[in-house]
Amino acid sequence: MKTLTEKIVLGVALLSLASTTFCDEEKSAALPEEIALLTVAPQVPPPITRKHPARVVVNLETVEKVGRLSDGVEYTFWSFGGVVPGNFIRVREGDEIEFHLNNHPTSKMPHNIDLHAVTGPGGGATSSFTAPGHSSQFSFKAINPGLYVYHCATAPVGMHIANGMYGLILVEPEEGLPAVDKEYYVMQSEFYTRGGYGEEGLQPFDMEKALNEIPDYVVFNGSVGAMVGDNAITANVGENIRLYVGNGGPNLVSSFHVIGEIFDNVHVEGGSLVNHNVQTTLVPAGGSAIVEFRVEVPGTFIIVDHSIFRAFNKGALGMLTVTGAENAIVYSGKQQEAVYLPEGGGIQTIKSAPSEASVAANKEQRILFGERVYEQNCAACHQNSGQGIAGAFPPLGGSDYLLSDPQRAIDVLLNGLSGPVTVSGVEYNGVMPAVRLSNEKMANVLTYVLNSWNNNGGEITTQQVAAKRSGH
Ligand code: HEC
Ligand SMILES: [Cu+2]
Repeated sequence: MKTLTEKIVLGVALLSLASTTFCDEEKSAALPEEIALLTVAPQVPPPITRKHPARVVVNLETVEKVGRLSDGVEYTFWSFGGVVPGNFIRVREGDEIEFHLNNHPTSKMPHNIDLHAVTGPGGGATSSFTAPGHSSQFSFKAINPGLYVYHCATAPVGMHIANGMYGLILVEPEEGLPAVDKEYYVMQSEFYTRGGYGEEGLQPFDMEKALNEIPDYVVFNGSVGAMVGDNAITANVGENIRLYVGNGGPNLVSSFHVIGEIFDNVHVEGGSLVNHNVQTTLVPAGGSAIVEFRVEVPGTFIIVDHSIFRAFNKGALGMLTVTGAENAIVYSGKQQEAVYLPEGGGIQTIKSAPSEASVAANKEQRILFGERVYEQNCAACHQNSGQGIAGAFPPLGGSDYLLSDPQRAIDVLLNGLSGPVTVSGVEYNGVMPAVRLSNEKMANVLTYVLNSWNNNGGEITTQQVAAKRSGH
């Protein structure tokens, strides 16, 4: 016969035995539950303020849809959350994540997710393989803090990634990250299209180019210009900025750089090692970096992949616009301007493979299309309003050289121009490189120039350019 105390002791022992057997599952259920707030780049969910782990429910949807890759260029993106890069996920070290992957019924492909923040086979890929119109659930514990890439890992893996299936998940360290004023999400990736850079229309994926690792587009946040002009990220003078930088690849590594800034801190490869005073940081394909810097002066800071042709010719260019008071000690601005023309030079050629431009149906369209050609091929020298630069580049607005003989301008584009030339009474002695553009684009840009900045009007036709090109 057992005493009451003995019975209680036995009972407690049994209870604790029972609790150990299903401890893992029960403990998770005991954690407070919350739904993860997901954001679209460049936005980042707010810092986590709780001081304890939670069970975080993530609902992420895979969607296939046509979107803008560049002006006039469309692409069928495969995405997490209907956006490229996919939604930003923010959790805390020690959290248990209940992950729901929902594949939209309109999808043509099955998808899954490999989160580099997962410790387990496939990073979740096998447990999350989901057919169109289905939903999968799996759970993982965020053991290691850091900034991690996630991506689709369904065969053909390269193609799912190349079509836009990647994003970032931040596992904040238990103690949190130091407070900053602005946080942004920037992710680089490449696109391989049947047509070359800027070729208009809906562009299909090009497997051959992807295999050769020669992309037509290298972009930040999913498209050319996603972070420029009105879409630039912003800050005020004196603020501390933190960029969560990812690289979806699929192939290229990024030499991430902000022109005119020095990173005060870089969490190298998104991990716990912090480097200081860095100009350019390498972001591997399928990797990340957290960069932090204080903005001291106002202006536009250009964000690039410093493999620089990608920035100025393939789209890997973003902008950070900083407003506030000047600080002439930190940066003076231009203090003097003088002409410097070294000897030599000669006619050079800017190659831009003549591509099939959309054909203008009338003069108005010619002017419209010509404006884009001008911005991309002429404005760097002749300036946005055709005013030129005194002593270096002649004006195209009110130029007697141009207006007295518009046909001659075709020769200037085709052959370039060098040696002394007098424009509206002022002599220039520079080098204008021959321009490699299609006949259509040359006709468009010259018609645009003739009809801008109070010029006399008129039209240059594709036939006129063609005739000059063939030497008639
Ligand atoms: C790399 C700088 C540069 C680019 C780009 C450039 N030009 Fe020029 N352009 C010049 C220079 C320099 C001259 C004067 C050459 C000389 O002194 O002989 C000139 C001269 C001209 C002239 C004749 C002078 C005048 O003012 O009327 C025309 C017309 C012209 N450019 C049009 C264009 C058009 C259109 C484009 C774009 C398709 C273009 N240029 C792109 C540098 C450039
Ligand atoms: Cu996929």
